[in-house]
Amino acid sequence: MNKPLDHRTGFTACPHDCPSTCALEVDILDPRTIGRVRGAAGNSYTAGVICAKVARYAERTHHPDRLMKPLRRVGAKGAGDWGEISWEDALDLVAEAFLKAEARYGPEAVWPYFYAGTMGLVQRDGINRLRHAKGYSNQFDSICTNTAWTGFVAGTGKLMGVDPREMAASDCVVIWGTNAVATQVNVMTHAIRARKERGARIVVVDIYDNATMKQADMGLKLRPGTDAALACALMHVAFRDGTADRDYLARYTDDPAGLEAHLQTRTPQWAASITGLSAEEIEAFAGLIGSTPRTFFRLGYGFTRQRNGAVAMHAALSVPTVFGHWKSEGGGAFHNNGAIWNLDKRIIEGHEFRDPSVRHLDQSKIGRVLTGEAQALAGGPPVAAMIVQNTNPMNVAPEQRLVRQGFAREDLFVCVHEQFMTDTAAMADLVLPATTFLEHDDIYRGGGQSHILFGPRLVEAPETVRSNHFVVEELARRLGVSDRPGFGLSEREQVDALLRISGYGGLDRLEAERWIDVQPSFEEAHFLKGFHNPDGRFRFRPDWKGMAGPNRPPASMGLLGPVEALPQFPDHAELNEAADEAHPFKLATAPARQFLNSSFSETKGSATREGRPELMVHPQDAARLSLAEGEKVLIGNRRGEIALPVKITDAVKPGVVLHEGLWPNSAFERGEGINTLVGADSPAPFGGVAFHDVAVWLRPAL
Ligand SMILES: Nc1nc2c(c(=O)[nH]1)N[C@H]1C(S)=C(S)[C@@H](COP(=O)(O)OP(=O)(O)OC[C@H]3O[C@@H](n4cnc5c(=O)[nH]c(N)nc54)[C@H](O)[C@@H]3O)O[C@H]1N2
Ligand SMILES: Nc1nc2c(c(=O)[nH]1)N[C@H]1C(S)=C(S)[C@@H](COP(=O)(O)OP(=O)(O)OC[C@H]3O[C@@H](n4cnc5c(=O)[nH]c(N)nc54)[C@H](O)[C@@H]3O)O[C@H]1N2
Ligand code: SF4
Ligand SMILES: [Mo]
Repeated sequence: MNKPLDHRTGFTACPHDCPSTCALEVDILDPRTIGRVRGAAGNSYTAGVICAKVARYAERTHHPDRLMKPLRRVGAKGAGDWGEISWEDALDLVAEAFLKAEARYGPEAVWPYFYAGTMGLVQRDGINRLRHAKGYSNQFDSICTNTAWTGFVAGTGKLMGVDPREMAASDCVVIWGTNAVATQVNVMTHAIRARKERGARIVVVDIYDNATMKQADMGLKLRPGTDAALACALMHVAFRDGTADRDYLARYTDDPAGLEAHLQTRTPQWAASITGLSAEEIEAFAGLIGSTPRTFFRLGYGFTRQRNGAVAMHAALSVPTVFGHWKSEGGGAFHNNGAIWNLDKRIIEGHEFRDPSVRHLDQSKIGRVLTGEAQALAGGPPVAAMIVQNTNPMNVAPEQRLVRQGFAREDLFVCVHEQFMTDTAAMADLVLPATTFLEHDDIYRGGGQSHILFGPRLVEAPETVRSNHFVVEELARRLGVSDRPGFGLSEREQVDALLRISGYGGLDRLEAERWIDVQPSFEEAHFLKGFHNPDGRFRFRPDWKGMAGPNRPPASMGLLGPVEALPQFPDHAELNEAADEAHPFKLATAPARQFLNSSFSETKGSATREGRPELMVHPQDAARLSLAEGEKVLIGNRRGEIALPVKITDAVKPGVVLHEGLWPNSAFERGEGINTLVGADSPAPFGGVAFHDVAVWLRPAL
């Protein structure tokens, strides 16, 4: 780790969809080959620590299965028969298909589809420049952040919070609904430093004994979808015992008296019956945070992937507000820094061509869109042609049977630009090979911290592999829009322009400094000058219908999900897929440590460490169903059924089953993956996906 830097060490940033966005140092063995990847010790957030899967990146970028040549389908869709085709011919083919779809139905019949396989702003978001220049259908992004960000902004009015490095000054770190050891290891770096240096206590709130709970001083294992009940009881105790900070509440919040009255009946006993925790556990947690001003709440995404997830986030966020933790150094809450960057993407994304009348299609409802559901199509034409970059919807999107049916349509043209032959690429008409972050230039910023970083091309790309930027530019040329402003720049010129119009100087500065830290001041990050609502106050009574926020759907889509059912104050909201007689179990589908969404399953280093796809089942449930360890069980609901070997463990609660993924669909018995079981109906108010809120039945497989 302390290896001296020399010309053979490259500096870059991790491009993957992870809140940490680590600053990396890469051993460059020759102009085409990398060696070991390390975390930059000099970056105050990365602090020299990265996850094992990215440390082994040579295995992924130099993988023998990397896509190397453009491939054209020669057999039936999904049959795996390919012929090689030149880049020129491949790009001509895409352009022809797009023009044909446009001629038949209008430009909205083309749907460029992308997500955050790379978080680089040029390579990820440049596809929107082409979209807007051509008037193609918009994508409403909803698969990841909608319930979480909405619940946070419902309280604070702005998506930012206490500097995560401040955990070093905390006496208690509450890691709520995120498996940080697996999904953002740097949270643990800072939390454990606080424990070592100040004896800080680490509390983990989750639904199973995951790797993070194993590190906890206090682990609270509750029933899925019941976090708001726990939050209400904590706040009830605060008012009951006088540990609520009444001066703070009077100065900084909208309706503390209303909240206190509402919480009268939300006792620890009440919450115990909902959460499955004991009243003593809840009292102990309330006592700890009530006597610890420097309590830091690190609120994750996991507990918001429930139909009541926005309410859960807002309720958990209300806890440090009632106790006044925000006032103290090392106290308050953090979820994501989405609102601090002020990076102006108008050139990258071609904002000036944006036509507000063009429809938005919900990313998460891709199954319904491609199978022609009128509502999902917003009353417009069918989708007849797509280009997919940086995402693998055949694997990661809910209602997988519909997604497959859609991609199997003979009258749909699909081009997938990928690094590997993913489940989605396998269904395409045309597959284009993509560069990895080591082979192209881009700029990155981390949602879980505060640095803007440059990631230069460190090694030569294989000759026949091209970046997303190249493909967008070449298609623009063939589709007649390349003379419009914003096209024709190199990746480095895009980064330079972005930095200049955003007021950060140019690329020269960023390259020289390696990263720019845009962490807001202590006062701003702790909301000491007030919250970002019109009255400057934290809202215990969110304006769910009227609030703004980064995930609000455009007016033409209306609000999404059962908005009327959202409670006025933080409360347990019965909005989730209820376990019933026909579906007695609740399934959650949490990320595996060695994978990153659908990525890394192709590497041996990750796949062998994860073993095989499994379903965790509590010993009591296994006994009741006469299931033996390793035996296959069928798991199903009205969306479909899949089979998995059982892992009997009391890491899960009775009645709860858990699958760690995302494994490729081909790792399952019939080639149908875990998202066969997950619904695409929208959680209120701004949509999203309830990946961990799935009611299922279990049956021994015959
Ligand atoms: N190794 C690895 N790292 C990743 C990813 C990955 O797939 N693998 N994915 C990346 C991406 S895209 C994202 S968005 C982030 C997400 O990272 P996180 O914020 O950690 O979110 P999830 O991974 O969805 O959350 C998983 C945790 O939520 C818990 N959970 C589920 N339901 C509930 C509930 O009702 N209450 C509570 N308290 N807990 C619940 C699960 O048991 C699990 O421990 O991670 C990123 N990092
Ligand atoms: N069951 C279940 N499903 C889930 C989740 C869950 O917790 N449970 N999590 C959900 C969440 S939070 C998210 S964010 C989504 C993420 O789902 P995806 O966006 O599909 O996930 P990734 O695996 O991060 O990225 C997809 C692909 O991008 C490719 N890629 C990377 N870099 C580049 C590049 O520069 N160019 C091109 N062309 N391709 C590139 C990778 O090879 C990879 O195959 O999954 C969701 N699905
Ligand atoms: S995946 Fe996350 S933890 Fe791993 S190197 Fe990338 S940013 Fe860091
Ligand atoms: Mo995500």
